[in-house]
Amino acid sequence: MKTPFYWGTATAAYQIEGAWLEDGKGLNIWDAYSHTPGKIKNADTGDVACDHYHLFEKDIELMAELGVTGYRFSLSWSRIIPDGKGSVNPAGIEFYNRLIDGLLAKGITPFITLYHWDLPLTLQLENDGWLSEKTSEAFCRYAKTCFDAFGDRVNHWITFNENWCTAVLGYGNGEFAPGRVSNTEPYLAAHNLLIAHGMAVKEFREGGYPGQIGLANNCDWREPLTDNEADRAAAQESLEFFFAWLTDPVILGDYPAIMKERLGDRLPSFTPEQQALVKGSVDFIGLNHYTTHYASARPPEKGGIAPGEGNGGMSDDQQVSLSADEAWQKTSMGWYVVPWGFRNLLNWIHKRYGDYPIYVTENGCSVAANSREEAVDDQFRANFLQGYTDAMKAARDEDGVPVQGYFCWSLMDNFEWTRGYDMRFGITYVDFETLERTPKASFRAYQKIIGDDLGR
Ligand code: GBH
Repeated sequence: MKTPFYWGTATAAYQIEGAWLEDGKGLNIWDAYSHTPGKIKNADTGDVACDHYHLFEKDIELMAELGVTGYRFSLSWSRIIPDGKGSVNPAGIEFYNRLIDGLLAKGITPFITLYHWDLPLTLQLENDGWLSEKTSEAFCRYAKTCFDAFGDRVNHWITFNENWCTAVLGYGNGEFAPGRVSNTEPYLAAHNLLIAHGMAVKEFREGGYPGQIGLANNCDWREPLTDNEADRAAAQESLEFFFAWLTDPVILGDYPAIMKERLGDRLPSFTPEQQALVKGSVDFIGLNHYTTHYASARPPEKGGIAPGEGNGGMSDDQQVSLSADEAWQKTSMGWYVVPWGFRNLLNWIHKRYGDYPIYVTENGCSVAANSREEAVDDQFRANFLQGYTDAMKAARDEDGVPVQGYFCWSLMDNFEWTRGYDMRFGITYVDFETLERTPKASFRAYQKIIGDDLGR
């Protein structure tokens, strides 16, 4: 029998739920960060967000209308275990039970992300968050709580969303919560995230819960600027510092050689026990993909500077220089639209790791608009989705890459982290005054893409 291809949308708890102080939910680091003056554009917070906590039934209706067969969402750890490590909040479990049952009633398969950046605040204050293995232990217990509560109906689990962002933006350049700046802590945080992942997967497999478990790592594509040897090596190096850093350990059992050489003591090493825990700990590869740059060699003394966000001391560790073709279209985040980069990346992943099923757990774009009318008429996003899904289908159907799902980011406009509500990634427009949802042109375009591929 042919494996079903999942067409879906993706969201994350802090970005859509709101209800930040309701029904026993504890505080998390994004509650604290968004309430810290100066951190978020326009002082926006996720206090209400899309109020999905109260409006989730409407959102399920929207997805049913769209025709998706999968929905990727995250659980709020501090809604389920308010202080991250103590007692379980039954109201938190109840909310997700209603969401899961509602999805299943419409034939939509839930893909759960356990951690999409909203660490319970207590674990930050007591353990320094991901700098301590105590947080990994707490995560493992939280994961087991979720497998026990939802594992009878949920068969697709993603432990962590984008450990690169947690480590680099949270502990490297201080852009995201908890806002730390360092060129060693990102490597330690990432290590503890990988250990936490390994511990949770062991729990999952030994517990005999049905289904698949994996990670969602983000990666932008790096195309060699020229065909010369040095530029090809630079592109490869950049991909290894980006994706292989966090994916090699869970498949091959160790960090890429180039990172070990370059970083020395700043990169933790796996003990034999840790290696046994982490190696082979994914059933699939989750990929979040947004953009592409050219890569070229750069002398070590100059470091490597990424366009867009500077990555603190981290970028200096890659002796790579990034650039772009100014003819490429840009999204309102300033990210370049390069569908062929997506196809190349899927092939690179397939080649490096072999025949793991790949789920594209996020892909999408932000589009600027001055009014509701303009926002709803998002031909730019419709074209983006057409281009990127065509590139993915070419990888799947022509190149033989085992892609088994695609989740568009995002179902609806939501809290875009430090950019607040200023950046809209949704295929559904959300009026943040009335909370009314309106499908955009891209919603209709995506509906057709899905219908055509599923032969409806
Ligand atoms: C995802 O992260 C998140 O999972 C999601 O929560 C978020 O809402 C969504 O994307 C949209 O931001 O500055 O040109 O070098 C995105 C990860 C990492 C993708 C950095 C773009 C830098 C592009 N991003 N990358 S550039």
